[in-house]
Amino acid sequence: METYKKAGIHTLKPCAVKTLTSTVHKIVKDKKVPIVLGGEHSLTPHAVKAVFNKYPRLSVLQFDAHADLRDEYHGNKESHACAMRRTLEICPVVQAGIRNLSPEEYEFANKSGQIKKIHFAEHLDVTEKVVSQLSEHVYLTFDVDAFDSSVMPSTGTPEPGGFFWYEVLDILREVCRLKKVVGADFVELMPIKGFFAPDFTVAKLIHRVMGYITAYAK
Ligand SMILES: [Mn+2]
Repeated sequence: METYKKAGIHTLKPCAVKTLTSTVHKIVKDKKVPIVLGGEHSLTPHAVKAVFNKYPRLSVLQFDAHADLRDEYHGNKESHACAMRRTLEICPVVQAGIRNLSPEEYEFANKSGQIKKIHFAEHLDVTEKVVSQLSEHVYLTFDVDAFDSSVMPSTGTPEPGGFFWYEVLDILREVCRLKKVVGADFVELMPIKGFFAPDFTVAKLIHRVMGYITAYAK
């Protein structure tokens, strides 16, 4: 049955990042699954904080071309380039599709033990490993630049060498089947005027993930 009939889809008005934690908190408290649409990746730790509050055994699955593990970027600790460093201060993170990280990020990841949880884009067939590294409750953060730049040109920092449609769906279906996905965000879509295919790709992806969560609800 269609997701909107089986589970229901409720949309909220846009909110500022500073009210995101309390907004997401209300949704999870109500036993609903928050799906946050960005916007910049820097919103992720604010949503994760609220979900972690309800599910303390949470881990985060990040799809991204970039590690986003910088401690600060141009003097800003809240930059999109630091999103996962801030998220790691809340709970563990597993990264997939990474193909751009700085020497500083590599060194940090190595020292912190995080490197084992970074699945670089040369190896996109990582479903089993990803599933085994996640805890029972999962928050999905999906930077659309995880997709190959031919699939996803509509983003601020497109990168070649990324995922194609079915590779992404294979991982997400298994994660939803074997774990409990309790929240998600989709970030960094920057539509190109008059070029609709990438926008539809992201909309379809979100709807697909909602469908998997509903189909495998436990
Ligand atoms: Mn990115």
